[in-house]
Amino acid sequence: MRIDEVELRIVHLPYVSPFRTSFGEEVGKHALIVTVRSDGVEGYGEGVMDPFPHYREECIPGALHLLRGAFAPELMSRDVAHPSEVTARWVEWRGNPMAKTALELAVWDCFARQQGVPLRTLLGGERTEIPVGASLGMNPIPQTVASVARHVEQGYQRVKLKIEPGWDVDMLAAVRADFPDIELTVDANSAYTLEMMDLLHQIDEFGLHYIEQPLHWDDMVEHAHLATLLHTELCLDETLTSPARVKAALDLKACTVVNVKVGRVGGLQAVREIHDLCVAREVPMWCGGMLETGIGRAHNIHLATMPGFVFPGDTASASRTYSRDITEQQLEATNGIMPVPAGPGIGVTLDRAFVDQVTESVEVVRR
Ligand code: OSB
Ligand code: MG
Repeated sequence: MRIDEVELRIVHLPYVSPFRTSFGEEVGKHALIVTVRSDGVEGYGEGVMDPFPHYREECIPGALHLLRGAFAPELMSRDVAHPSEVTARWVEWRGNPMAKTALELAVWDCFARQQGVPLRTLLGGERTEIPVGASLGMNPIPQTVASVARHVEQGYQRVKLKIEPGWDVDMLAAVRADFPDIELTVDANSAYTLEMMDLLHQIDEFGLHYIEQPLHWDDMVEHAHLATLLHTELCLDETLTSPARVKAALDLKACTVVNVKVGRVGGLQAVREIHDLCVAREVPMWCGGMLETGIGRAHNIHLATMPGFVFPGDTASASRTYSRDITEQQLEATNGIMPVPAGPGIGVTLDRAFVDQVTESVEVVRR
């Protein structure tokens, strides 16, 4: 395929309610929506970097700079035989997996649409629905318990609670008092250190399935040490930025569960490599989320159909996050099951009029 145009669009959508984690509170989403155009067919991708780097290092202005000045011009300078080769062409530019992914995803979607197949088919995903859980931001304890109750009632197959020091033991005790047996996990987004072993030992007593990213956002060695001190399994998120780093984390025994976010690991080809490694080593994976719009959410749903994604992920109903999404199709789970949008590519299309209303900037890079 030959890509003729790359459109880089920043949209801003308010959240239904503020989302608070140990790294801050967000009231809305700035999403980078990338469109590629090839032979009259469009494909869509989403970048998950924020305006400022609170989760990992990338940020929107940096991503636009790289896409405009490096990745998009390179992509359009030569034909693409298959989307799996795209990110390898950008190795001369180091890092920046989220920026690379935003464009790579659009190429995958466009390619699948041109072939007339759902994206999942190109990834070897045979399932037409996936089990999902939900990630709950930090709120006062009564609200948190009520929110857990609502999600359990709605059939979500796992509930994940955001924690930080001082926002952990009492909250977990309250939730476990009402829900002693539900599938429960916590995500610290790097809020703890090994000096806080007292707290970590208390958290270890709540029968959690796993603890997500308790320590520094780029660490493996201390997580490997922590794993020897707790019975609860560790899952890494922030630290896992490439297939090589997933392999290193598994070799070091820094985690026994892998959260896959396509943007963080550098694209769908990287996800395929991580998938095959984890399947070979019998390491369970699940698909994380970054509060994506319908474009990124649809990509997540398709990739989570791959057989190695055995635990329920964070790809919950879009309506939990947005009162109105930018896609024409609403991505909603029923009883903890998310249907995979049918049709070619990622199976969703943009609600053009609404996208224009929420666009903050748009530019087109041409061949
Ligand atoms: O750590 O998984 C995380 C959202 C933004 C940044 C980091 C994380 C999250 C979530 C939300 O947990 C998952 C979702 O509903 O998309
Ligand atoms: Mg996380």
